[in-house]
Amino acid sequence: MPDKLPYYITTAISYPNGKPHIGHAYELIATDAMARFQRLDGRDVFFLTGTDEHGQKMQQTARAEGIDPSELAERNSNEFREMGRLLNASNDDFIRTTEPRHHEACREIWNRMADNGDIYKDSYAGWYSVRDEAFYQEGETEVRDDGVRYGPQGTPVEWVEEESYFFKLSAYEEKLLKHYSDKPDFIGPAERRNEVISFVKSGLKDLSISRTTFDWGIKVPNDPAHVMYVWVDALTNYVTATGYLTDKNGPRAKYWPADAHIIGKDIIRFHAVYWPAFLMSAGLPLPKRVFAHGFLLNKGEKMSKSLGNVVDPVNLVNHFGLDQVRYFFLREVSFGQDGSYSEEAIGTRINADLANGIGNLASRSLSMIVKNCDGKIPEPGEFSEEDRAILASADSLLETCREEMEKQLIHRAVAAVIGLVSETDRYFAGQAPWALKKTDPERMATVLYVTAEIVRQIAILLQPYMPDASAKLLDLVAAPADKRDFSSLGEAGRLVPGTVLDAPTPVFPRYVAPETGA
Ligand code: ME8
Repeated sequence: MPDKLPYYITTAISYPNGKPHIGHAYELIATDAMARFQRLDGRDVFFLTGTDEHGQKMQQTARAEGIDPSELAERNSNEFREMGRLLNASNDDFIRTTEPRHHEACREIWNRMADNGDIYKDSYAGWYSVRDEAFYQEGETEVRDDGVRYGPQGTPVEWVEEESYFFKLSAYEEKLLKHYSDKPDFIGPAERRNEVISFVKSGLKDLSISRTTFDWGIKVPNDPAHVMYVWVDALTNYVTATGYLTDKNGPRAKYWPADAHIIGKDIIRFHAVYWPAFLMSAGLPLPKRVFAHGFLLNKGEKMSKSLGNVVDPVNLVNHFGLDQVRYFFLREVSFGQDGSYSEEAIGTRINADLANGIGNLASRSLSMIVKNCDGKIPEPGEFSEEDRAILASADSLLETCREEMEKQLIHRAVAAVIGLVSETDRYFAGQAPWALKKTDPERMATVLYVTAEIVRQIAILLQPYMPDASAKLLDLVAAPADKRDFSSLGEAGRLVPGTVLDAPTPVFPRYVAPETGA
C-alpha cells in the first residue's frame, strides 16, 4: 500500500490575553472539520493549533492584572486547550510560543533571514497598535472625534520611536506579486486575494521586526536588548511544530510546507504578505494556501466586551449541544464571509435540518426495519429506477464534497449532504413503504434497504462536521468500525443484508427554546 499523502492544516494561534470567545471556537471548529475530512479521505493529516504568548499586548494585560506575563499565558493557554477538548477538536499538537522548541526555531529563521542579507538595524518611528500588534502607515490611521488616532481595524494606535531591526520587505514586492499570479490559489477567498494584491501593489516599506521597550518576547540572536516583533515569532510557529527548521529528517518534517493556514480576515496581511516574504528570505518552501474566514457577528453586531455580547463557547455548547453548535456554524455561515448568529437561528437550524431532517429520516426508516424485517437489514429485491437514481446521488456525493472542501467552501459541502437528506425524504414519501407493507412486502424491504443505505452514506459524510452524532447514526445502521471512512462510501461499503439492528434511539432531539416553550 502506498504511503498516505501528508496534509498539514493550521488555525491561527490565539492570544491568550483573555479567555477564548466564540470567534476562536468558530475557527477551531471549521479547521477541525477540514482536518477530519482529509483524514477520512485517506490523507496523513497533521492538524495544529495553539497560543501566541509573547508581545506587548500580553505584557500590558498581565501588568494590569498585577501578574507575570508567563502566568497569564499559562492560565489562558490552558483555557484554549480546554476549549479544544470541549469542541472535540482533533488537533495533533498544541503549540505554545513560549516553548523552547519554538525559541529555537525562531532564532533559526531569524539567522537565515539575516544570512540572506534581509535584516538591518535602524531606528523606527511610526504608529503602532498594541491591540493588533501591528505597525501602520500614517495614511492608514485617522483621528476620530474623541481625539484618539485609530488604525484600519478600528483599534487605537500610539507613536513608537526606538532602535529596531528591519526586514527588507520592500525587496519582496515583485516576488510576492509574481507568486500571487503564479499560484492563483495561494490566497482565498477572492476578496482577500484582491485586497492583498492591491496592498502589495501600493508599495511595501521595510518592516520593523524587533522591539526594545519591553522584554516579553524571544531575544534577537546576539543582541539581547531586542526582542523579536511578535508576528515574526508567531508566524514561525507553523514551521516550529513540524521540526523542519531544526531537523529536516525528523518525523514531522514531511508536513512542511503547510497545505492550508486557516485564519480570520483581520490577519490576512500577516499571513499572505509578511509570512511568504520571511519564508522566501529564509529559503523555505511556502504554504500552499492561506484562507481567511469572516467574522462572527452577534445578531448582526460586532462582538465586543463593552457590548457584553462576547459569547462564551462553553455556554453555547452546554445549551444547544456540541454537534448542534458545530453544525450550525458550519452550515449557516458561508465560509469566508462574515456570519451572524442568534439563539433563534441556531434553534431553527437544529429543528429543520437535524431533528426533522436526518434525525427523523433515520429513525423512521430504521424503526420500520426493526419492526417489520425481523430487526435485520433486509435483503433488497431488484432495484427500480428510483432506487438506482437515489443510490447514484449518494454514490456521487463524495466528489461534490471534495470539490467544495478543496476550496474551503464548508457550508456548501454540508449543504450538499443535507440536500441528499431532503431528496431521500421525498423518495421515502413517494415510495411509501408503510403502504407496501401489506401490498408488496418485498418491495417494502427494498425501499427500506435503499433508505438505510443512504442514511449510512449520509452519516459517513457528516462525520467531519458532527463527529459524535454521525458515529451514533453509524451505530444505528451497525456500520463496522473499519468501514466508516470515505473509502467505504458507495458500493464498497453497502449495508449487508441480515445485519442485526437495535431499535433506533433519537440522535437529534428537537430544540425547545426555554423562554417561550415553543
Ligand atoms: O490574531 N469571528 O490572535 P487572536 C471570527 N495571535 N474569528 C475571529 C473573531 C470573530 N469575532 N475574533 C477573532 C491573533 N477571530 C494572533 C494570530 S497567527 C500566527 C497569530 C480569529 O486571538 C482571528 O481572525 O486575536 C484569528 O484568526 C484567530 O481568531 C485568533 O485571534
